[in-house]
Amino acid sequence: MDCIFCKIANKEIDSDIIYEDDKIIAFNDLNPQAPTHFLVIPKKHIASANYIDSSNVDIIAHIMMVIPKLAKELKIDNSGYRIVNNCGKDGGQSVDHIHYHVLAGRQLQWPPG
Ligand code: DGP
Repeated sequence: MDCIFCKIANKEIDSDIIYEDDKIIAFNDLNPQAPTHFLVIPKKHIASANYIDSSNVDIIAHIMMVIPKLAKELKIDNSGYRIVNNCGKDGGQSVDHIHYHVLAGRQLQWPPG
């Protein structure tokens, strides 16, 4: 499968990795939209939120537990941060391997564009 995030997870493509364990990997976004902007992905390919089910939801739960730990390590837990998952065309998803953006370091606006 020709998936850029699978290649990042397999270290076939270099990335600025900030966290890794047996299930997930986090790396800085190539095109940051905030002073802190990293992505957290499962190593296993899940195309989007539409494909979360009972067989893989444990990995998503794991991502949601690791993000606050990373936020604490990066000292963005007190000022705050935003977790974003874009799903599908209208959601703005451009890479078809589920990923959670974590953005911080500036006042983020709402609603998103
Ligand atoms: P989305 O639009 O939600 O699918 O976000 C995809 C993000 O992935 C976008 O912010 C840019 C980032 N991205 C795409 N290709 C690469 C890459 O090769 N390396 C890194 N570090 N980030 C990438």
